[in-house]
Amino acid sequence: MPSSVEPFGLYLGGKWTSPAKAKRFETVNPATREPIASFVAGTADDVGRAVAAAEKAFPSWKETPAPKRGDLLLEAARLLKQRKPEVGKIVTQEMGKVIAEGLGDVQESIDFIEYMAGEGRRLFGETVPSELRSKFCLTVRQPKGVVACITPWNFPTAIPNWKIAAALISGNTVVFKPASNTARCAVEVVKTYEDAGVPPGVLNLVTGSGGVVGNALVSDPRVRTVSFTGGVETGREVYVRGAQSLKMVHLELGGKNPVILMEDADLGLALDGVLFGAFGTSGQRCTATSRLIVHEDVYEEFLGRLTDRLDRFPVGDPLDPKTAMGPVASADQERKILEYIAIGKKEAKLRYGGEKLTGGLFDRGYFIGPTIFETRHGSRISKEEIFGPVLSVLRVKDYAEAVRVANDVDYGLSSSIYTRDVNRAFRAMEDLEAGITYVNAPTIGAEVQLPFGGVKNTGNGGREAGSVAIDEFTEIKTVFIDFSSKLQKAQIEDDGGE
Ligand code: UN1
Repeated sequence: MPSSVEPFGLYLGGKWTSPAKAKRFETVNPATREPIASFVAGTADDVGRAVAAAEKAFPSWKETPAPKRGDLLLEAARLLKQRKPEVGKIVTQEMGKVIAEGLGDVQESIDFIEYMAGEGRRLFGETVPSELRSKFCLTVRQPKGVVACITPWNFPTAIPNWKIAAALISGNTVVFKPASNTARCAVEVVKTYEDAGVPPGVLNLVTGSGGVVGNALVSDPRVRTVSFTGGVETGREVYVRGAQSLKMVHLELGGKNPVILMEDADLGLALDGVLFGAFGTSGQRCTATSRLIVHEDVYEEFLGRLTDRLDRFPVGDPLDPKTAMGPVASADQERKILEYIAIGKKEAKLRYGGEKLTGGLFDRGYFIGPTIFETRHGSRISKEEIFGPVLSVLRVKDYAEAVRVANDVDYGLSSSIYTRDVNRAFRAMEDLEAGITYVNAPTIGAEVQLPFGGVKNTGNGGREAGSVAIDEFTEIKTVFIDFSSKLQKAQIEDDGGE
């Protein structure tokens, strides 16, 4: 049956196009299962055309002075500010996060685009002394060329913008492949740059599956860098595939982020933090609090208070400002999370929730209630990323055990400790194996002007956001200028001769 939803095309070389006979897919609202819009299922040919358009646009974009590129970014940020209410609503309708977070997703985009616009007047290199006289040494940053940005659905505007704004300010041209279930949000991302006046071919959009569009992009030797955020398994495939053409592959992958709750913590503060960290975005953040490691002295009291609060935790329509948690993002997500809940029921003690919600509006969407398991360290639910509203609680006897448990997972993105002891807070800053550590705050809520990324299986060493975001998208060129008018030899002792 032909659908009545709005059809969107690919964005290639500055034009929205729908290839003849293109296959299409639809996105759906996870709170209602109503279709949102339809998109082209891109092919390897479409990727070829997008890369060609990006390649063609590159020389002139590279020559555009970086502060001028910054002006275009600033205009994109300004437009997005105007559109924030509308785009925030699209985020909530297509991805399911509550409206305050949908708007927050857009705000994170605005913040980062503005921040990167300013980078157009920095893009710093270094000047460094030479070991020889009358010789000057410096570094400059140069763009890489065509880069691919492959992004997930959980921050459907913010993560694309983290990548696209950093890539563009650095002088690269981009092919953007968004997660399929949030393609409508991706259209908004692209339109913002289009309306800001970013020239044709500088940013291109190819919607479609990872297996076709993603693989074609990662395999294409003309693409010099791939920036990927997603799951570990896919990340590993992307890394291996990209290695064939020796391209730089930047990976931002999963997390199993702990909050450590010490016996001297402000429990009321921690309660708010754990609820937001574990159940905000229905637990579907890479940074979500998925483990709560609690000192035995406060274990029972804290868990009691936590479950009391959950009795009054509003789950429901994500567009209603009173709702704290909406649906999970898709049928796939729902299935995977329910599988983990079933595993948890076998290996751990279910303390709260543990069910798909039913009745009324819940029957229309993908709703899972906030879930808490009490478990031992080493169980699957305590070590594997679930990416849903499922919190594993672990009891420990002291700080040393808390840190050992916190670190004994394959991931290392975010981490947190609640304590009033300043020495312990600084100790934790050194001890926790993670790219991000919070003190007296939950594991979520990183700000764009600071680096974002993790250790171990969370990535392969790079960082997004902050001023270091441009490292991913620039080549460093080293320049030596010898103004001595004679041949000078580094490392070789002056023999006083010719
Ligand atoms: C993610 O889940 O991949 O720190 C990104 C945070 C957000 C970004 C999360 N600012 O929770």
